[in-house]
Amino acid sequence: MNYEDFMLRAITEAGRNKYTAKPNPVVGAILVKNNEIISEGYHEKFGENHAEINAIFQAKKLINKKFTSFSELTLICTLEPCSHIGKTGSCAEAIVDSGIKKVIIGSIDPNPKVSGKGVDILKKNNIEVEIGIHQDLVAEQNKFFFYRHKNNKPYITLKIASSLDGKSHFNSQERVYITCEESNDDVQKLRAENDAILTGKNTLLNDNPRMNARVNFHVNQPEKILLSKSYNPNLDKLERPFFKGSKTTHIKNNDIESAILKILQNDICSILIEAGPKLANAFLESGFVDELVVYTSPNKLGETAVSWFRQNNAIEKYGFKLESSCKIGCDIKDIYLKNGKK
Ligand code: AOF
Ligand code: ZN
Repeated sequence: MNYEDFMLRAITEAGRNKYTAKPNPVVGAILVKNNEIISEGYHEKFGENHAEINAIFQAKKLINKKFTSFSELTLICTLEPCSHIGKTGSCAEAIVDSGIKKVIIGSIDPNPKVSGKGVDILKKNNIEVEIGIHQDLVAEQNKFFFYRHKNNKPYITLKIASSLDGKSHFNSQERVYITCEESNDDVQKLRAENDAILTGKNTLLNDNPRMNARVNFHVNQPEKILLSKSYNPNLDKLERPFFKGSKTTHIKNNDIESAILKILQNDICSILIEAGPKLANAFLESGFVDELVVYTSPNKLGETAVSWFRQNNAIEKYGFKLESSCKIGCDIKDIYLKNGKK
């Protein structure tokens, strides 16, 4: 195996922690001696050890068995070792302290707290550094993390469930189930992938949703964000499952741009918006939505129901292009990207 092969292995294995590391990136680290793997480490859970620390810890158990000094080892890591002391210590400093003399990095960390500073620490301590092996794969597997730091905003996906005639619900406010079970299961996966779910007052009051990710694998449940100037959740918090199970934030504001700035103050890299037509259109008009996922059922709700959009071809007019379309149960799932950009 060569460095490329080890990097591919580290990327593949790191990917297994996608749902438990988020909103942190998934990261893998492998220590090798003469093309043989000595140890591996992964960032398995948000808030816990980083990949490099786990790899070094595992290798320490094998000292004088498989190798005699860390200077004999090369570290292959998918992401630049961190320079900062965050929830855990600095990986770059730990690498220096271990005595490792060569580090192969997939991609520079786009997080401004780290970006380039981890490499500087290594180089200043006479560690040989190579950067860029499979960096596109590292960026791709951490799409939301890279997007957030490159664009200074979270990746925003808007999900809507529509009837064949483009309707959302009835004016009577009774809850209608538009899409089929398979689509509803698919939405659970969308929720699991995102760091936060955002909704508005009307959806909260009319549908009384849980808005958690009901999936059969371990996942860091998305945080929940209520965007509404007027609703006071303290009034009936106990009755509302929305406020249970994971961190909830009520942003008492209707201004989308300042809400996004507020959300950026924490670790969130991606948001799924599940809201009614008013908030959905406000987000689309704001220009901040990156991806639109539309589930369309084969049934019509009829003239008396409320439309998602006021005009024809609204999705295209908002600047979205169809990226993919597939059948899901009896529904159709369409994914649109802003200006067709990935
Ligand atoms: C690494 N190795 O395995 C990961 C890194 O809050 P903390 O302390 O966990 O730090 C999170 C930040 O560290 C994250 O935003 C990213 O910049 C980097 N992630 N770095 O050296 C790892 N997961
Ligand atoms: Zn680190």
